[in-house]
Amino acid sequence: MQTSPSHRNSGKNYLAAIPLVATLFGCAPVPEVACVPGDGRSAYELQRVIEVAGRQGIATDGTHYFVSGSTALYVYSKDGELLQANKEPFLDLTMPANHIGDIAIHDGELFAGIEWFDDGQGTNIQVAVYDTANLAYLRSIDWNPDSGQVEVSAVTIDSDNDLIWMTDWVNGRYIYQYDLESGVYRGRLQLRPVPHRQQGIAYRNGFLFITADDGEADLEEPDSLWRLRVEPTSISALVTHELDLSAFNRAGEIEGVAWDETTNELLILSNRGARIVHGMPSGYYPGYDREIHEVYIFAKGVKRQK
Ligand SMILES: [Ca+2]
Ligand SMILES: [Ca+2]
Repeated sequence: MQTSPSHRNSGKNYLAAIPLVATLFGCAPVPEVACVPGDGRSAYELQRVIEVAGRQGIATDGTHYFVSGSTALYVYSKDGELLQANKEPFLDLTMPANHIGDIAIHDGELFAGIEWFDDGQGTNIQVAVYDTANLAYLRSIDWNPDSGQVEVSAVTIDSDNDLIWMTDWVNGRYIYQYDLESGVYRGRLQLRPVPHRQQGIAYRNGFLFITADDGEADLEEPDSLWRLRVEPTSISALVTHELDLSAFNRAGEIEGVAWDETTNELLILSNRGARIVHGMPSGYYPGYDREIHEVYIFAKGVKRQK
């Protein structure tokens, strides 16, 4: 049940602001469809919002949405109907685990960044692989502790270079790459600048998109989507700001990100209502008695000429 008066009003307030946003950034003023500025060269239009059970990750095979909670996996229809769940995803893992981050789908398999997470630190990092047909556990790819990675907040599959990429929420200076087939650690890529508090990653057409929980929810600051060109053999990559997530119903904690190739839509999961301290829920904001998890679905606009 929705308990927040501010939330009930926020949609109206946001829609009322659309003409101004459209005027400022040159997006077409389409009634009932939000136009969101990107980096000045692209635009994202908010299509719809779906409430889900999980607070961590989002992925799609083009047919269904896959959502991760901290300790569960879910399958949804694209209309937001819950179709399937695995509420014991750690059962067959050999290392103790209590946390799933953002997830990815590749070739009928779901890849999940999993660890033991406590008080802002991760251990026992692994990429666990599940069957998308039934969410059954298949195998794990162990992390290389010598890589310097100390947390796994998200994974994505770069199918063009056959790589798994992982982000680190604790120290986001690097992202880490593993061979998709062998699971062998391939190296790390330094991000310049470093998106603060990385929570999601998604690969598309030679680019990596990273969500960062860099806006302070206490101050109603929006979080961000960042973008970089994939450079597997380089030691560093330049990162550009792609999207400001002021379209969310309330500033909160941005999480997973995914691209739906079949529809050219950007999917972002975000949480609102709970205060988060050191990465752990700690009470609620006024008007909330629970944390609300939502998937925001944006249509990618046509690149404009400068
Ligand atoms: Ca997360
Ligand atoms: Ca935030």
